[in-house]
Amino acid sequence: MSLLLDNQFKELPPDRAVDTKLFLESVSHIPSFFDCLGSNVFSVIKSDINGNIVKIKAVYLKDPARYVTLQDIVEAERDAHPAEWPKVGATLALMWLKRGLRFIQILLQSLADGERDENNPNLIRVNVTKAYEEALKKYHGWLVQKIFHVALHAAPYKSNFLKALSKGEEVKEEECLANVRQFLVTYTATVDAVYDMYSHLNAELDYTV
Ligand code: CIS
Repeated sequence: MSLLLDNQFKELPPDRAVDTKLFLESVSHIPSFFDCLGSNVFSVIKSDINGNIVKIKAVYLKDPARYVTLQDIVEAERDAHPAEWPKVGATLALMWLKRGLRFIQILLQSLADGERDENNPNLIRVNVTKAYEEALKKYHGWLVQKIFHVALHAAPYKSNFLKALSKGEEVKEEECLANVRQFLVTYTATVDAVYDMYSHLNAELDYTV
């Protein structure tokens, strides 16, 4: 049983447009996963990601027929709020959400690739640090970087993390990592498509929080 394979992202169409409804369904399973990680430190991250999802969903539900793809939302907000955009509404929420999704992608890929601290093979700190440095660090000032270091030390052991991804069942590491690899196919394609859309629309910002 695999949490990831139960919640696989859908395959993209040839034009790589991301369907808003399917995307929101897929990401809706992420926040509750933080409860399995065993530390209150993760509640701040959970609430940030959940806030992004709620914001995007609220815009989508205003007019589902108009906002069929994520790009429809970003373009509509660009036209409606030219002075503030892209630091506005669901465009801003998705900008941050995609960074959290990229973090998760790099973390899972690093585990699937077998990257490890040979002296502490049951720790995932090298994998978490790689994900942080590539996906988030440049958007964080010193205070948030400090929160990261607290979260890093609260990171679960690899065996517990993989067990949580296997819905609490004891599964062989290699079997779980095979599921992770399968999950990453459509997940990575979706995250890449959202990044490419932001780049194409010139909607990316690089301010720090
Ligand atoms: C396992 C160890 C993990 C350690 C993780 C360490 C991560 C780094 C911690 C940094 C602390 C972040 C605290 C929040 C910072 C926010 O200030 C910052 C900026 O927020 C944005 C808002 O989102 O600020 C904007 C204004 O400037 C807006 O207010 C915006 O909100 S809006 O627009 O909606 O109103 N936010 C961030 O920097 C984003 C932080 C994201 C962190 C992601 C970390 C993910 C950690 C994942 C670990 C677990 C991996 C899980 C693996 C798989 C999940 C499987 C799920 C199962 C279900 C499958 C279905 C897909």
